[in-house]
Amino acid sequence: MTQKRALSIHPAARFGLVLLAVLAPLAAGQTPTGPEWWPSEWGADDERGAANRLTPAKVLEAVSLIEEGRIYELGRAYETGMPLFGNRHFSLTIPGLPTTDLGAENGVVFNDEMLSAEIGQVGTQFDGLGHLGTEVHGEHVFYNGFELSDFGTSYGLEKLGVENVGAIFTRGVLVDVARYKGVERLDPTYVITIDDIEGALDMAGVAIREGDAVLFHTGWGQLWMVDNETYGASEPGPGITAIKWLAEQGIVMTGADNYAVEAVPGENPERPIEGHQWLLNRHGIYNLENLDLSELAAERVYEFAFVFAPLKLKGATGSPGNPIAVR
Ligand code: UVW
Repeated sequence: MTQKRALSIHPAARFGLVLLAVLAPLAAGQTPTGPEWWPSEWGADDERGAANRLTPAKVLEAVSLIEEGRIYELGRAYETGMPLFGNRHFSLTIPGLPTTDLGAENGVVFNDEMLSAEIGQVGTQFDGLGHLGTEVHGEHVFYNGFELSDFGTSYGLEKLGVENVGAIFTRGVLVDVARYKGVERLDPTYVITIDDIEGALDMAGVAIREGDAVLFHTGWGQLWMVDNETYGASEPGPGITAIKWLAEQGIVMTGADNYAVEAVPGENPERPIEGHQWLLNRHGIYNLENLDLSELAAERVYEFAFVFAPLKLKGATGSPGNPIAVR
């Protein structure tokens, strides 16, 4: 009781402290997510981040996990009516129908599609290192300290474009937190803890290793195209504490059957999407969102070869695609 009284702060004083914290300029060398995170461990010019951990040894480790030749497609279909974050947009049309008729004696005709979308940031999407940054001393700072005012142009990023990533062929691990917690689907705002991850890994008899792609099965994907409103309103996923732990494991990528991998609103609603900042900005670790992990989870496949080659969209923030797991 005495202790409680000693620690209590008058609400007005608390408001003042919060205001001070928000308005106070950052000390030199500090950012809103901690000390400056640059230069990168792979050098001050590096644009690939954790993709540097994709070694020939990792490819062979992944190959050694292929025993049945069974392929699991993890990508969603890109289609009208799929859940989209905020005001993002997707539209595919076939102009002309047929688009081209050569008028030749063999009667050949062509169909070509016209696509309009934030193509790296809709549907199954791989977040590149140019997708998300942090405001530091008035600059928008990204992986390796690159500032948007230096590398951003209206026609694409001159640094950190997704074309730098290269093909990902590595060991994949499925962390099935839904099964570990004994539910079909985690609660809408459930924050996955380090204990949950370790528990799910123990249950599966696998461990996370450096250079892995780590995928989270939350069950949230059951809502895809079934209840898009609930799907996009919040999501279960790892909280910032678990994400910091994941980054310490030296992984290459996280992924999940939800739209942002990390829990939304997360551990602290005042710090939204901080897991992205931690992974992309501070550690060069990628995110793969809106995956379909239902088959892997149903068949209890926890360790596999993971394969994904982001499109070489020069200067793009991310990539669509159809990642696969092979065992
Ligand atoms: C969110 O939807 C918040 O994440 P992303 O921008 O990576 O799609």
